[in-house]
Amino acid sequence: MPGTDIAALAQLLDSAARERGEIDPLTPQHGFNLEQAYAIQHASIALRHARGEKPVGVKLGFTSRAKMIQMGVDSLIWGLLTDAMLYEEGGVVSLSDFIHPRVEPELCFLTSRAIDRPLTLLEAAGYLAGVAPAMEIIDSRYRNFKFGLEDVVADNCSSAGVVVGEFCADLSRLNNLGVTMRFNGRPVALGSTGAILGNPLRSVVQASQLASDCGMVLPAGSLIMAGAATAAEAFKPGLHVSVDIGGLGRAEFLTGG
Ligand code: OOG
Ligand code: MG
Repeated sequence: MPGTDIAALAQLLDSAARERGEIDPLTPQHGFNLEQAYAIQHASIALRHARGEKPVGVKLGFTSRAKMIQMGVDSLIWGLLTDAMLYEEGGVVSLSDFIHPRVEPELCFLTSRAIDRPLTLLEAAGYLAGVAPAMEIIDSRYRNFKFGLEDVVADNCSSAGVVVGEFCADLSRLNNLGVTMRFNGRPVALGSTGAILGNPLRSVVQASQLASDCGMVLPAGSLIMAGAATAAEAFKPGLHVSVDIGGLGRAEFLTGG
């Protein structure tokens, strides 16, 4: 819609995240399109940068069927990560930072060179320093975690936190590793890295395409969160949350009040 107030909507989403207060989806009232949704996302991240948060990379969303089905959205989307979203691996994640957080098992790539053009699958590994078992904490700013495509994009694709394990330089054979996420030792999500676009390296290809489409360069040292391999799980205080990814190892955190 012409006249969509990108800055005001970005402010609304930014305040919801800071004040941990859920809001109604914006599109029923404001009716913006996907391009405007990304403009709102970028404007809301610019507010974070203005407060001193530093860009650390990007996240992809809806790269697996399990996630598309869980949330009822079937387009690949992407969001921007800042250093304030990094939670220490093995540390405590406090529920008071969020509205209604969920956790999902992912892989995280670390870039070794700037990505300034669309890459092919064969080129992707040459731009990476490694891959780590990881989890994303998502926390939609929308009531009851319900949204459509444009709303979730405007809300930086529900991004709220990332927990990244140890990086491993071996990028071969990522396409069929077992994924187990556990709460206090009990499996809550089981899957395979193959669920992520058939091969999680394709998320790097997608990120390179999306970044170059909007004239963005991903500097060396950027994180690329590949998207969840399984549906996300809501969590409460008092949990030990872990993900094991066959051959790559484990990432974990504790939840506090
Ligand atoms: C949107 C974000 C999706 C993923 O890994 O697929 C996502 C959401 O589910 O709220 O991060
Ligand atoms: Mg995710």
